[in-house]
Amino acid sequence: MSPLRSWLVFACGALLLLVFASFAGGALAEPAPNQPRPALTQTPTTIPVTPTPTGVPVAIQNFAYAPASLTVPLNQPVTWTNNDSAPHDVAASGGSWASPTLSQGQQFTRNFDQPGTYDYICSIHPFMRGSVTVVVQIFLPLVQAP
Ligand SMILES: [Cu+2]
Repeated sequence: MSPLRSWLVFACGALLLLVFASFAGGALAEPAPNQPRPALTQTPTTIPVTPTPTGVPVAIQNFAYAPASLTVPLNQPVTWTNNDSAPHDVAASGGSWASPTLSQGQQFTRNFDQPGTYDYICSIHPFMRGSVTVVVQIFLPLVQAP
């Protein structure tokens, strides 16, 4: 066997060993099948990939915001509509922004251009609470393995 040929045989053998070792290492890194899987605590949320030109609707009815919490992508406007006969508004919990008082049928739209969680209340009925979470990423629904 020529020196070049025996070197090639050695190199191929070493490469095979490396490939096998990385597979074996990967198998060892897998959790044992009888280990309990961590529970999924996040509920799937559907988020449009691109902001829609009209606001994501939030109804104000029966002295509550519906949905009370909402996740939207950056620069996705949100539109609140007062369906109650009582007047309501939408006011940031920290006081940084607020809608005018909305009579029945009136709407308020706000755009969120910074990620974060925006808690708000109705300043007329402070027990009414809601929040808008603005995200940059797109989350895909989590699927529990069978
Ligand atoms: Cu109210």
